[in-house]
Amino acid sequence: MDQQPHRKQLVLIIDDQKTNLKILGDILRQDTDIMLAQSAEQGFRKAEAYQPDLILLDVLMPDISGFELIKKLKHNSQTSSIPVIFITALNDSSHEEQGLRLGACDYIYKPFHAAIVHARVRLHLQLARQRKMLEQLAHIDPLTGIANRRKYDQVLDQYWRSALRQHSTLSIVMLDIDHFKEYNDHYGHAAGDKVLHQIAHRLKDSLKRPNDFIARYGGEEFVLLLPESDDQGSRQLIEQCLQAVEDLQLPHDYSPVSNIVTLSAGGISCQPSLYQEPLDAIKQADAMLYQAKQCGKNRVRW
Ligand code: GH3
Ligand code: MG
Ligand code: MG
Ligand code: MG
Repeated sequence: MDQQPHRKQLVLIIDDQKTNLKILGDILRQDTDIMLAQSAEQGFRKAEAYQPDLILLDVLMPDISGFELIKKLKHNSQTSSIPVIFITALNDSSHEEQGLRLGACDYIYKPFHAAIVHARVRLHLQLARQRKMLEQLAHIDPLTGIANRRKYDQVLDQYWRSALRQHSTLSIVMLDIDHFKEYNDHYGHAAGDKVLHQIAHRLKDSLKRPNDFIARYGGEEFVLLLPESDDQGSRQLIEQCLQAVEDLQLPHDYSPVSNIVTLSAGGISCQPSLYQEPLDAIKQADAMLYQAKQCGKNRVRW
């Protein structure tokens, strides 16, 4: 599994009073990276652009109140999962209830105690880190370390909607290992697992652009999503992917199509429209893969 280095977490502090920003910044600076915003508007822009791990938010501010700002943050898909702690002079239970109901994870009264602010921020940063880790685990296929089917469903939805908005193309490619049952039968399941891992990473390394996406679709099948890639470009990339796997030269003496492990692939380039479901496109790509298998395997059908 790809491990990320343990970076310092980022806290965004939004308060209209410069002195509050300074004091809070000084309390938290030792363990975290700090970003400051002196208005709600500026805070929102920074939250969207920098995706902090936690937001400390004042309520009474001249432009937009903290209560209005949290609604905006929770409505925006980029910022909705960032935990927010209110830190405010509105120190009564009805405002506290309102703040928590709007989605804040905590509510601290001003004047605040430095040690309490520090402890609560630490706690929520720890929870945020654990949540992120769980999210990552939920999206990774444990055998190969690449994205799993669940992540693929999300990314497909995201790419599909983006292609709809931008009237751009999306290529969908299904790849399947040839005669993998025979491989397992003769070399053993553990060796099969190793091959799956090697192929997954060889395919991943063959992708060219940052938004090209690969997932393990299931069993010995992989799926690629290539946004803004036309027929010719995609097809060329897939030929290169198959070649890259061939270059691994993984012996398969029981494959009727070759003496090494090979793949078949089927793909389409489509321009998503409102009249088409992503599932239709997947079925077409699947039909192309079926053709590649029918025509003798170890090839691409487009
Ligand atoms: P084809 O060329 O038509 O694709 O034939 P195939 O043998 O590859 O396909 P089939 O669907 O008959 O068998 C798929 C095989 O993939 C059977 C199954 O044991 C193997 N497989 C699926 N998931 C795993 C896995 O996680 N590890 C291992 N080692 N094998 C797996
Ligand atoms: Mg204020
Ligand atoms: Mg299969
Ligand atoms: Mg197969």
